[in-house]
Amino acid sequence: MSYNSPEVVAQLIYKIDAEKFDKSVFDKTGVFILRNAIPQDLIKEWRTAWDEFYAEKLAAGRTVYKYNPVALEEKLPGVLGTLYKNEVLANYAAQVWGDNIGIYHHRFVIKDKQSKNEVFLHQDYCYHSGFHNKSSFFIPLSYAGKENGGLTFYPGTHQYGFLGDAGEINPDNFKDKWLGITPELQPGDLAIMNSLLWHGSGLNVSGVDRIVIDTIYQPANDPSCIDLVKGEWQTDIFIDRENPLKNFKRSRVSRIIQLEEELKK
Ligand SMILES: O=C(O)CCC(=O)C(=O)O
Ligand SMILES: [Fe+2]
Repeated sequence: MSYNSPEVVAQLIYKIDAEKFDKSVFDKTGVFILRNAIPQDLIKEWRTAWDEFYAEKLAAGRTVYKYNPVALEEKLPGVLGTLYKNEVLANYAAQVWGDNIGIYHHRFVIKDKQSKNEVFLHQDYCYHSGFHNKSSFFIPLSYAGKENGGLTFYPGTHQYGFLGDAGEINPDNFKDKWLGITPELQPGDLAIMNSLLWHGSGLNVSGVDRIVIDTIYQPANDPSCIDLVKGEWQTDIFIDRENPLKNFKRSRVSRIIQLEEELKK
């Protein structure tokens, strides 16, 4: 019987890049490239807003978080901060997770002159809270591909689930060997990725900034949601995400902080 081996997933590779979403394929591959998914007038509106924001607030220098330089730290103004509510996107999210949809996170991941470098192989879920049914919607506002540090996905790898720790994955220590794909994305395309899927990205070797929105949707029963996007809430309880340390009397992170303080002394 074949369930989730690299061979099973390899047979589906030609189906993950299409103009129509296929949930049965996505469930097995954990990534789907939806072509021409977003109307060009919306893309133009978002790109214009981005160009204004970039010129005004970011071009001269932005806050670069050394452990993840691609993740924009600055607060997104106007439509850039709320576009995750757009019906076009919410309807795709419903195809992935059902009629009641919430949002976990909404951010920009960019490769400009301050964040050209590679992003190591990892899965995102280990940095999240709440349930594991989450998916990133990567929305390129520029070309995003091999030339400018586009994302590389490893279809099928979400089927291992959470790997037990957070950090750089070592694919050589897995018995099964997985193939990566680096799609050439254009504005209007949409890459949907299960948050358990292994992924990374390469160096931006071209002069073209890679501008990608990363919006994480999930079912509205997840207590880690920050906003409702479609349908109705399916939870009465919510996690306070401001400071996860508050949820613990002691934890691995509090221990690391304590050890660092002891080292400084
Ligand atoms: O934007 C990229 O190239 C990768 C970013 C990423 O995977 C992350 O921040 O989790
Ligand atoms: Fe990631």
